[in-house]
Order: sequence, then structure tokens, then C-alpha cells
Amino acid sequence: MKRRKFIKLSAISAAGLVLPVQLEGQADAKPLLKPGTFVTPNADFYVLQIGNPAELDGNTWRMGIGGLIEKERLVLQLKDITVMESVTATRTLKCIGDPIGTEQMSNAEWKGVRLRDLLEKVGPKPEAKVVVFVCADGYHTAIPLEDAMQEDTLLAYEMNGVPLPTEHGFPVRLLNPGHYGTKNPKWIMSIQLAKEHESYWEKRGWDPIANVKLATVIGTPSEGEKITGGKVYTVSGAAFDAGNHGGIKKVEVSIDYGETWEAAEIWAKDTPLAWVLWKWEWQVPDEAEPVEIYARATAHSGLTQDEIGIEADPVGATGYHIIDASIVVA
Ligand SMILES: Nc1nc2c(c(=O)[nH]1)N[C@H]1C(S)=C(S)[C@@H](COP(=O)(O)O)O[C@H]1N2
Ligand SMILES: [Mo]
Repeated sequence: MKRRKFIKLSAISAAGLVLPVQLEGQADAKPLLKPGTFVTPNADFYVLQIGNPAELDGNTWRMGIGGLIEKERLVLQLKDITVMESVTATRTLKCIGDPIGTEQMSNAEWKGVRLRDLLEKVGPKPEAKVVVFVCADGYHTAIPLEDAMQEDTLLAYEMNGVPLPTEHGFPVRLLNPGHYGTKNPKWIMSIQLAKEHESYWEKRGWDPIANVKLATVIGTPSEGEKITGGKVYTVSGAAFDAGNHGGIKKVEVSIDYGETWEAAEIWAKDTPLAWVLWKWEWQVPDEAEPVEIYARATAHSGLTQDEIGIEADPVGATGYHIIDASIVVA
């Protein structure tokens, strides 16, 4: 058997950024597509933050916008935001601390306003270079003003048709295209224009840029699964690049340690700011043996994922997702 060169990613716990991996543990379960829905139901959407979710009251919540601005400082209520022109968009969030293959990646349909529409009301001064978000749980992060002014940068107040659930940032959170979760602050209390800012996770060694890397996740089979030989099995999963490499062009699967690759079918997609879901029908050999399943994505820029992976810490994981499973005969 060919030995793989891959550095297997461990389920690291980096400064509380990573929650324990939830394993399926159902080796005999009938194979289903996983993720099985393009839009993740709110109850299944991954949740991550530095402490407890902040519980805010939509009636008394106020958000200030100030700092290096030309006009008057603004103090907004939730209804001041919900009456503005809204945008609805499908966006995938992924955690920077997510070793490839864990489940800290989910996709939702969000409604909100363009951040730039708010920033234009206060008029950033020429010396303002970053937009700082201060959150009710003590978290704070900043993004370049240039990014903040892009039309896809949203301040969201609805998730899958309902007001943002508490754990996802009620009443408003940022959706910052192309960037890992760290740059998508929840429970925003204040927005400040500034020259520079050192964010919560940057102080703790994580990448201040936090651009999402090209990644593919295998959802089925799960690690250690026993697959029945002599039948068709659907290998499935998700791939995402957050648009940083032009979006996902194709996903391929290998069951011979990367010697040959089979094209998977992309069965659900939206813009490159949302994941694609893929599946591949595998005619499983009728012979009991261990198997390693590899998946890789190629982006429209031409970039193909590399076998050699790097750990998530501090810039976000790369490399193939590899599942160790075994074929069993009845
Ligand atoms: N206020 C606040 N916002 C935050 C965080 C936090 O700790 N506090 N964590 C960030 C991280 S690391 C991630 S991955 C995403 C997760 O968003 P979700 O819980 O809605 O999936 O929230 C981001 N926004
Ligand atoms: Mo994260």
C-alpha cells in the first residue's frame, strides 16, 4: 500500500477557537448526502465565540458609529437599520481554526444592509484606514475600510427568514465576503473608523487578513465508517473558496491514494460566496479492505488543492480532506 505524504490534521483546540469535533459514530447508517441541504437550518449552523453569546434586547439596543468621521456621530436603533434598503444573500461562514474536515462551516440565507450605506452617512475621514467593530461579548475586530465599502459587505439582521438567533449575533452581525469567521463579528455595539486596530484574535497570534483558503470537506463517509462492498455508495461533501480564487470549478475524488481522480457532480451552488455541494457515486469493490478517500477542489483561477496540508493555526487549513474507512463484505 502506498503511504500517504499527507500531514494529517489533528482536531486542535487553538485558544478556544475550536469546539470539540462531533463524530457521527454510526458506522452502519445508510449513506446520506452530507451536508444534505444547501442552506443549513439555523439549529444546525455551527456556533463559535470567545465566551457566552451576548443576550441583547432589540428594543433597547443602540449602535454608535463614530471615530474618524467628517459628519456627526450616529446612534442607531434596530428599526433605523431595518427600514433601509435591504439585500438578501446566501453566504457560507467558515472558522479559521477549522482543521479541514470538521464541521465549522455552514451556509445560510441572510438579509441585511450594505455596510457602506451606513458609513456614507458618517463620511470616513481620509486618514481612516480601518473599520473597527466592538461587540457586546468583549470581542473586537477590524477590517480595511476598502473592504468595508465593497457592495457585498453586509450588516445582517436576518438569517434564513428570521431575526438573527441570539447565538448568531442578534441584533446585527457583519458578513464580510472572502474572510473567515473571525472577520464576521456578532452582537455589534459600536462601529469606529480608525487609523489602525489590533483585533482580539490577532493579539493571540491569528492572521489579521484571514482570507478563506480553497477547501473541500468530505461529509460521507465519516471517519472509520464501514462501507458495504459490491454496492454503490455516494461519497459527498462541500467545497468553498469564498470567491478568493474565482469560485469552485470542480471537485474530484480519489480512492487510490491520489493516483487517479474521478469528477464529482456539483449538485447545489449559488455565488462563489456560498459553498458548493458535491457527490460521487462509487461502485464499491466486493472485497474487504481498508480504503482512504481523498477529495480535492479546483478553483476557476486554476488553483488545485495540494495534497500536503497545513494546520489551521494561524492562517486557516489547506490540503486534502482524507477519510479512513473500510470496505466490508456481507
Ligand atoms: N462578537 C463576536 N463575534 C464573533 C466571534 C466572537 O467570539 N464574538 N467569533 C467569530 C468566529 S471565530 C467565528 S468562526 C464566527 C462564527 O459565527 P457563528 O457562530 O454564527 O457560526 O463568529 C465570529 N464572530
Ligand atoms: Mo472562528
